[in-house]
Amino acid sequence: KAIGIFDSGVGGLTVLKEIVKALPQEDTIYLGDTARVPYGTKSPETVIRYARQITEFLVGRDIKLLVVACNTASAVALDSLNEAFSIPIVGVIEPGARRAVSVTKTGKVAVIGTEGTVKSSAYTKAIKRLSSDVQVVTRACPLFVPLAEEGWVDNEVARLTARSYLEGLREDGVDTLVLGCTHYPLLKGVIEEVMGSDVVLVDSAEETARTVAGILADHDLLRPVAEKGNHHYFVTDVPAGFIRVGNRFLGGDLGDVYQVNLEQAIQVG
Ligand code: DGN
Repeated sequence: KAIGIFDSGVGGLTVLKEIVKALPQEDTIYLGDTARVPYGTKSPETVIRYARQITEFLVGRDIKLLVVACNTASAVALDSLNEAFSIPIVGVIEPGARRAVSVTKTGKVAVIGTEGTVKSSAYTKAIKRLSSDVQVVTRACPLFVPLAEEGWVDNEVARLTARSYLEGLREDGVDTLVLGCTHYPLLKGVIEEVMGSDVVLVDSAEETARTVAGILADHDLLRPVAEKGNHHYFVTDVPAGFIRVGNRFLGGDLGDVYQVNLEQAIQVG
């Protein structure tokens, strides 16, 4: 059985990359909802509906664990998915929050993400659950998403955008910054430039991969280390754009990507 992973588009490939690095023996099935991206600006009701449809599709392909590799979907849809499905489901928020709490020394953490993620306060709640004394400041940085997809991650536009979004956070005196959106690891360079080397950047993807490995081990679901995993990709729009941007996100060749019609797939079962 494979690990199912989904995101609103290509962003979740940053999470897939870490999972494959940590567990190269595992098969994965990735679904990017490219016909309906972005999720970051949509209402929780809509994102929950999309997330349930996608989970239905992936569960239909007999996955053993689901990774919600999208911060926006993790923030608003995780509880609803856990109620509706019985397989283990891992989001990206809890692992990122855990890491931030363990890293901060000053007890001041910043979280950046999409409008949807920031509005949900999901990171703030998760961090406070772990340690109520940690102060959390949040900032939506929506323009980082198109910049990452365009590959504009190391030019003047990226630098100016990072400065406009993040300079205020520096002044707040945070020592830890959570990259609470799948796309932001691609902009690590310019984000680091603005925040300075004394601020630790937390990449939720790495911590999520560790959580996945732990759960599979606990459930005795890990494949033997000698095996080599296969990776399948599905998208809801034509695959061309996903392949082009995805190859850059993954830093390799995706191989075959198939288009799927979720409404039909669900009807057919
Ligand atoms: N994958 C989304 C997230 O991590 O919040 C970002 C892309 C989007 O839907 N705007």
